[in-house]
This record gives sequence, structure tokens and C-alpha cells, in this order.
Amino acid sequence: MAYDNILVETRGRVGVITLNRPKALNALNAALVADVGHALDAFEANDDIGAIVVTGSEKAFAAGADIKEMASKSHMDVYLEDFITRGWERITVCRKPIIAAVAGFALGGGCEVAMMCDFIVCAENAKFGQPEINLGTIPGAGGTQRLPRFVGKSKAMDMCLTGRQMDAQEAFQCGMVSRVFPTDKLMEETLKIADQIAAKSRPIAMMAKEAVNRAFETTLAEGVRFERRVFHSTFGTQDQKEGMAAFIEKRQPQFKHR
Ligand code: DAK
Repeated sequence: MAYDNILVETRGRVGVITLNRPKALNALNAALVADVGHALDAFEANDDIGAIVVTGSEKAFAAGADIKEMASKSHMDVYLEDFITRGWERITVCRKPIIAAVAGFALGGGCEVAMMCDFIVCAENAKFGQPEINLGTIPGAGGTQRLPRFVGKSKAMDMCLTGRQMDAQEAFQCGMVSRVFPTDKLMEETLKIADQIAAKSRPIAMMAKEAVNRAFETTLAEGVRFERRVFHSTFGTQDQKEGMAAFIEKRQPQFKHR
């Protein structure tokens, strides 16, 4: 299917969504967010897809929600229509592993979308920020909640209160991103990571993702109990039998994704 605001392609077992509103630095309007949701639904339904990458252009992952779309709305407009809430958190309920590959600006809603993914890798030219305070508002898609979980309270406060941008090196040092690549190698390197993940057992990768994400939503004791139950359940899969047999027989596993 063709979309107006994103490009969608399949690279082996990896689904790639490229945000594509170049004239607006990929500002996230309602139509773009709906396109992303639709593409994610399709990748989730496709058994041949084991991992998903969300990326933008070399200049911008996304420069935030579309300011021109929201500037004139009143409080009653945004409250009554539950402004742009629908669709925005679609990434967070994606069950397959999803990587944000960020080059250029990831600001406001752009930074929030990246943080909704399972992890972020970035190019050397990446810039992260929550500049909403400069517009007289605050982050609205999880920035005040996910940023402290990524980088800790001090830096999250610094970012949300000053609206400043953080470069790739700082993002790497504080744990915002897991890896930094030369800008022209970002997609090549991200696809290698996504390929690696997509080659694992799909249900087991989904379980691992669910377990890590649980760490951010519960106590340590509950999280460890959850992990234990999921760990036990992996022994009910064909892929655990295959994975361990392959190790013992000194060969590569042939996962059946069951
Ligand atoms: N919205 C609309 N258009 C944007 C845009 C944005 N966020 N960012 C850039 N553009 C447009 C510019 O207006 C310009 O268009 P023309 O004037 O040429 O028509 C074009 O993109 C190129 O931008 P610049 O000329 O400004 O390019 P520069 O390289 O000089 O500067 C920049 C790049 C990224 C530093 C600058 O464009 C900038 O500061 N952009 C705004 C960044 C920002 O403030 N982002 C936060 C927006 S607020 C929610 C969900 C999400 C949100 C809230 C609620 N719910 C679910 C409830 C999110 C809110 C936000 O993200």
C-alpha cells in the first residue's frame, strides 16, 4: 500500500518505516501518525517480519508534532477532541521488536516517538530535545515520563526545562541511545542489528521485549516474578528445544517461530 507521509519497505525479515514529510522536517501531523499506525498493523500481521525499524531523513527523524496544525487550537478543542491522542501510542503496543534509527533532529514528539521504540540508535549528526517549553507548552506524548527513564531525573529536567538539544555523543554517554554510527552508515548498521534480531525466534524475541518493558512498569520483585513465569513458558516452545539442541550439536538453530 502507498502512503502519503511515510515510505514502507521490507528488507528480508525487517520492516522499515521511513517518515517522509521532508518539507516540514517530518513534523508529525495526524495523517502521518495514522500512516505509521497502519504500517505497523501490517508488519505485525505479517509472520515473515521479525523486527521493525522506524527512521526519518538524514536531516530529521522528526522535528516534533506539527506546530502549524495545533497552533490555533483552544483548550476546549484539544480537550474535547482528545487532541491527537489516538494513534500516538500505537508504537508502544507493538509486540515485535522495534528500533528507532535517528539522524538529524528528533525533537518534541519526534524524540517521544523514538523513545516509544524498544531502543534508539543514532547517527553522529543526531540531535535530541524536548523544546516544547519554548512554545509555551510541555511534552504531550510521554516526554516527561519516558525521558527520565532513559536518562535519569537530572538530565530529563535539564532537557525539559531548558528545551536545549542533546547531541549524539551526549545521548550515547547518558544511555539515551545504544549505539552511534557515522551518518552515512546509519541505515546499513541499523539493518544489521534488525537482521540479527529478526533471525531469532519471533515469539521468544517478543517475550524478551515484553519482559524488559515490564521493568519500567512494576516493582523489581514483581518484575522478576513476571520474568520467571515467562522464562518457564519458553520451555513450552519448539524454539527453546531447537535452540538448546543446536547448541549441544554445535550447529546453527533453525527456529520455527513456534
Ligand atoms: N511543525 C511544523 N513545521 C515544522 C516543524 C514542526 N514541528 N519543524 C519544522 N517545521 C517546518 C518549518 O516551519 C519550515 O517550514 P517552511 O517555513 O519552510 O514552510 C521547515 O519545516 C524547515 O524548518 P526550518 O526552516 O525551521 O529549518 P531549520 O533547519 O532552520 O531548523 C529546527 C530546524 C528543527 C531547529 C526548527 O525547524 C525547529 O525548531 N522546529 C520546531 C521544533 C519543535 O519545537 N518541536 C516541538 C513541537 S511540539 C501529543 C503528542 C505529541 C506532542 C504533543 C501532544 N499528544 C499525543 C497529546 C508533541 C508536541 C511537539 O512536538
